[in-house]
Order: sequence, then structure tokens, then C-alpha cells
Amino acid sequence: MERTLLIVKPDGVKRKLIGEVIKKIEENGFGILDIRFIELSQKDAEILYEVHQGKSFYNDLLKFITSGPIVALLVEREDAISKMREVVGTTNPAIAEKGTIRGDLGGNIEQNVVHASDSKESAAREIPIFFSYG
Ligand code: FUP
Repeated sequence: MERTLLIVKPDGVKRKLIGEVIKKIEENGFGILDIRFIELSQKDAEILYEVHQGKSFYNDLLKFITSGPIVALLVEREDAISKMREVVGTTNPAIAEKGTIRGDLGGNIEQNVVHASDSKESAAREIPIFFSYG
């Protein structure tokens, strides 16, 4: 079994999509190991989006992810990281496939409902921001 991190971002929480997101991940065979409803600090937001430092959208991204409460979920499944990326859909909801979280729940390229770790390395950096498992 592999673990990954899924976040319902501030837009998803404001739009009351927490339940819809959890339904989709449960339907896709993920087990929920832990869940937290929190506001991300500036420092933790910088760790989460480390790879985007210096990009044109970086400052807006930090402002957005710290703009309100988020829900972080630690989940597990076979091939959890790649499978979760499929369930989430491509970054821009306007072109995300039907049936995916972003394709079905909408939003825009910045406010796209969820974040999911995109690799083993990302999961290893991102999970400890929210959960301490040895
Ligand atoms: P994803 O892994 O699908 O969330 O997408 P990326 O890692 O490419 O981007 C991370 C976040 O940066 C996206 F969720 C939204 C934001 N972003 C923008 O705001 N503008 C862009 O052009 C690309 C990404």
C-alpha cells in the first residue's frame, strides 16, 4: 500500500465541496488514514509549494492557499500517488476530464478545488507538513 496527500483547498471548503471530494476518493478505493481541518501558515505554504518558487503565479498561489481553512487528508491505496492524480484530473478544470474531481467540480487554474502530491518525493515532503507518522 502507498500513501499520498490530498488537500481540499480554500475554494473547495468555501464552496462546500468537502463531501463531494471525499465521496470520489472513497469510490476510487482509497482508505482515509487521517484528516485535518486547518489554516496553513505562510511557512508551511512555502514548503508545500517549494517547487513553484520564482514562478509568475507563486505569490498569488501562497496568498490563495493561506486565505482560509483547508482540509488535509492522508490516504492509502495501491499506487495511491498516480491513481490520485488520475482521480483529481489535470490542473486546469476547464480542460479536465469528466469524472475527475476538477473536471466535475469546476473552478479555474488557480482555484482548482484540490491539491494532490505528484510524486513519491513530493508526498515525502508534503505529508509531514500535516501528519506525523513514523
Ligand atoms: P497540480 O499539481 O495539478 O496542482 O498543478 P501544478 O503543480 O502545475 O500547479 C500547482 C498549483 O499552481 C495549481 F494548483 C494552481 C497553480 N497554478 C496557477 O495558478 N497558474 C498556473 O499557470 C499553473 C499553476
